[in-house]
Amino acid sequence: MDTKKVTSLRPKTENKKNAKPRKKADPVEASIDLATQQMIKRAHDLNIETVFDRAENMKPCNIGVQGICCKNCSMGPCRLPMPKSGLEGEDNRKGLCGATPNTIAARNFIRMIAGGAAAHSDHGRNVAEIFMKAARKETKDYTIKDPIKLLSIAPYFNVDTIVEVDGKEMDRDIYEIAVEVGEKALNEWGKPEGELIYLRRAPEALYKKWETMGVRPRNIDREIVEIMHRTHIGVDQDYKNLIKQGTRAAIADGWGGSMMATDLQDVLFGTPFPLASEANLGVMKEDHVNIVIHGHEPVLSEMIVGVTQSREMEEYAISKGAKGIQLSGICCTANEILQRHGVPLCGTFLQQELAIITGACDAMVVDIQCIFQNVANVAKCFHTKLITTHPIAKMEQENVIHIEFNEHYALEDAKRIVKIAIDNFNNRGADVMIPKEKGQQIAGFGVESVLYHLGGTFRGSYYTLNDNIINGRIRGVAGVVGCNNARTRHNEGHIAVVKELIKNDVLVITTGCNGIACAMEGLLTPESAAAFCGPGLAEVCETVGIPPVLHMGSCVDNSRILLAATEMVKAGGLGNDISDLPVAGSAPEWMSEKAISIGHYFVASGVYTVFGVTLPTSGAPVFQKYIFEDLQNIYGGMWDLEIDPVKHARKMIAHIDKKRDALGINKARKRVMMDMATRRDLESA
Ligand code: NFS
Repeated sequence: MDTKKVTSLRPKTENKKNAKPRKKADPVEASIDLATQQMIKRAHDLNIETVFDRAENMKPCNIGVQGICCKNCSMGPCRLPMPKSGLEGEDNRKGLCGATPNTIAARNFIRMIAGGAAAHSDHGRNVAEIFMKAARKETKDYTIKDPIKLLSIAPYFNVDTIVEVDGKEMDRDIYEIAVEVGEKALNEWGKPEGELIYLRRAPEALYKKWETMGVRPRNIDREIVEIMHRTHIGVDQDYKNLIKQGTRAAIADGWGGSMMATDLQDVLFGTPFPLASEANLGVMKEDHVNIVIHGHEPVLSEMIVGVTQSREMEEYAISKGAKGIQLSGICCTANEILQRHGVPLCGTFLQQELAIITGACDAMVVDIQCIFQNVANVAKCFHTKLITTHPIAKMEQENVIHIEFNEHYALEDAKRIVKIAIDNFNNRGADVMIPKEKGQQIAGFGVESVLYHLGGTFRGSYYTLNDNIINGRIRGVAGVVGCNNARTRHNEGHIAVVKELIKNDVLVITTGCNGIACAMEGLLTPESAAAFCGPGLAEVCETVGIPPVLHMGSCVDNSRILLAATEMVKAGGLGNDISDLPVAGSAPEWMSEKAISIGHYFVASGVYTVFGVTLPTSGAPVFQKYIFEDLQNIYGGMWDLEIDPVKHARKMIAHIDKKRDALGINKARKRVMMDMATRRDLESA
């Protein structure tokens, strides 16, 4: 085996005379995860810098953190920091044009929504375009894999699934239905009039709220473009009106672009159903060819999954001295191929450089979103081939290979990529170190499988779930989602929030990097119920055989959470809108614009939503109060910020209890809380 030397990667400044030495992250303070700690140490030994070190050396701009730096024209950037002593009396801060902190923070906030909604929705559009080609049979590599899902969504697009022939009702051809669904779906991005079709999937009361408030999205692209227009210098200068447009774009994301991405991916690649897998860097295998997939769009990675499982490639890998091919994933592409095929998760957003630092990553294949540019620099230090695949996401570094995905040759592209990885196996350095840590998990819970596990067979709804909420075994449901953020200890917030919730009988639904973090910690196994849950939730999980934390997929799959909440409303007994349900949302370690868009569509759908780390609103107290408090009177949901993970979870629980009180189901819970010890105490008194 070639003993290629690991090349060090310190920034050049370190060599300059008098330059301050760069700080290094303390591995234990950087992450709660042992595998991550081990790889950060290894990076230090090899003199390779990672995101954890960069976070030590670059402090965030305090004015940006507060959300009150405006750089939308070149008279600025205008910075309006909060006075150190706080605001006394009138707030006279102004930019050159006179923009107030509220206007600036609201503009910045909704530009983040635009960025997030664009990312999710453009992903959705790409999927819709592939879907259309599959429906028209223009590509041999993609077909309609899940006709049942297609039939279930067709009515929302007003597409008939039955035709009348000679007075008799006949099933329509699946591909004919798919073409019509595809046309209607693609129209949602730019139709000239009307409103998004999927809004009608929301509970009637929520739809009415959106109608009254005038925030029903017209089409997806328009709402995003309008944000860019309104936030241009000299346009919208009323924070309430600005956030109203942010609401429209966020709804277009959650109930539009993201929801269609999820649905059409399910039709093309299959609707997830629970399956067993593993998570963390320990899933990589020293004696296998390791291919790590990273990004968000599953169109190419689906092909790669198929190719790596083929006998041809397996034999080719063996011919090169490997025992086989180990495919694993990072970020949401990973969640996509996990939930449909059980492909193990290699790590979260913050572990992407570390997967390469194992020295065992023969190829990292990336598509779009959440990909560090620095993975190319880290790859340079090893034999790893870094392959970009998407026309909108290239890298400037010369060691990066670009193999542009083409849906007409998707399978061939995938074969080429897998072959590059196999051919690279023998170029590994002698110095391979794969951490042992990995968690077991059951993932792949869609709206449909929750219906199967927690629904009533006869009622075909979320009846059993609601029943357990009403009788108090389950206190409520929380969606805990989102990223990692190098400004806070990796996975600490995720795990502490989730553990506090399940300890208090709150069933957790997870997606994104929170899902990966929970998988790494073993919280996605039915066995974790006995170890970590309150007695009520533990009983339900044990009876039904589900984990207390249900992994629903990637970040576009947060739309599954919206639909699960809608199913809860439909099942009855818990009010008539999502805002009546004892539910709450959380993103303990968020960092991306996508997270802000998600947070806002949850708020606009009636969910109390708490973020950790920081929110770019603190420098504009009036605007912050508006989205933290006043929005509740409009949509029933509102934002909150809580850095301490236990307090974060307790705020969510307090909200859940408030909703239980309002529903009049708090008494049953009190009865459940009378455990044996309490009873014994009462009897002996
Ligand atoms: Ni969501 Fe998924 Fe992770 Fe955050 Fe990035 S992977 S789309 S944005 S970092 S959860």
